[in-house]
Amino acid sequence: MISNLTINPQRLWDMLMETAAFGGTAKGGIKRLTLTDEDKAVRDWFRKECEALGCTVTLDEVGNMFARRPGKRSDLPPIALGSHLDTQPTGGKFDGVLGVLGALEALKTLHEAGYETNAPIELINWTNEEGSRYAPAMLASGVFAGVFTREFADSREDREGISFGSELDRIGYRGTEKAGGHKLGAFFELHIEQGPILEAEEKMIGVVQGVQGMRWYEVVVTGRDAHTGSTPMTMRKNALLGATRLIDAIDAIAFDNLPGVGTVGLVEVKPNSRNVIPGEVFFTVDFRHPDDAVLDVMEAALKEKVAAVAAERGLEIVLTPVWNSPAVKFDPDCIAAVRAGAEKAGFASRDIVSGAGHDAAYIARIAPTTMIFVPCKDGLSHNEAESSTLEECAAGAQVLLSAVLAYDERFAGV
Ligand code: HGY
Ligand code: MN
Ligand code: MN
Repeated sequence: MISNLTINPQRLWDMLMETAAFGGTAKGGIKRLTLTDEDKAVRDWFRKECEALGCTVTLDEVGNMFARRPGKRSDLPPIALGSHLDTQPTGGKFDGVLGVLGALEALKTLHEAGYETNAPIELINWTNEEGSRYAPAMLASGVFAGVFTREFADSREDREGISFGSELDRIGYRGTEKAGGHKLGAFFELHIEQGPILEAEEKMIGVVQGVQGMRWYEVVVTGRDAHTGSTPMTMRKNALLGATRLIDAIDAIAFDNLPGVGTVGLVEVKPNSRNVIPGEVFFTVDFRHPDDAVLDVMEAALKEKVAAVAAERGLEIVLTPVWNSPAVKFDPDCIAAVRAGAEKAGFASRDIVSGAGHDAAYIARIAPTTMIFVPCKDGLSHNEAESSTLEECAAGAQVLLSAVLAYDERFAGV
């Protein structure tokens, strides 16, 4: 029987609004790129909040933060809950942070009630989920899950050439524990859907079944800088034109493989001067699809187009795979706990597969894992106008608490 503990909606909302100040933007969003001073500030706040609940806060070698609340059975691996506190450059108030603060609210509710779980509970803030400053995304949960090495993470550089490792040391959040050095008994991640389905169907809870496959690439197109006035059209090696042909092709490849998606989000043109034919263009590619075999088809189509544009335009084009996160299915027992939590609270729910990537996608490789979605306005995310209501956030946190307690019941009396 799941407990009747209920979270405090206003307290959760106040925490969301309070932490939105760390990197808050004039348009009401958040710019809190990983390992910046703004990230440090919110980490310091988070650590203090957890310690005030009597949790022990530890760090691993890639800055993942773990706040542990003991249970009756210290020999059991913790049931974990959490998400990420880093944001996109024009991020919103809810992506990632709702999962961390929803979990914190659940812990505050347990603490207030003096409720002792069977298994320990661990609240987690994963470093660099967004992958905006340091590619790939979900980098530190990936190290924890054994997908990447610590050395690989440390070596990743942002577009200014500053490394992940140097920034992690600079903000003082590198711990001593080896990433993945301790087991998790399960992992539950609360997150906004970042898509339109729950809102359109008027469902409060998404019972997440898994995450679609995701692949990132980097492309460098090399032509030749030349004068825009005196270089005849037939003699140009225009890198930007080549990139433009590819960017259009990437959109067409996605439309040819729906519900797949294809996006170019970052483009750098050199020398970026209005009267120089661009000699070099760097851009990123983001392909996603629920079926990895279709991602293979999309990738093959891109490679073919790269070769064709290079030949047609006399350009050198290098396509480098940067990230491949296969489609993930979540754990049936964890999913059942979420469904029970939604039913108990009387929230309308529907099964859903995540279009966005999440740390849970990697943690699912090493522990029973699932996610809980709540709606966001117009399905908008990675946008400063991202918004969810107090009721939606509270519903998610309530189901998170209920799901964790339902899952914890399996350890009663063992
Ligand atoms: O890219 C993603 O899906 C996530 O927001 N990092
Ligand atoms: Mn997120
Ligand atoms: Mn995100």
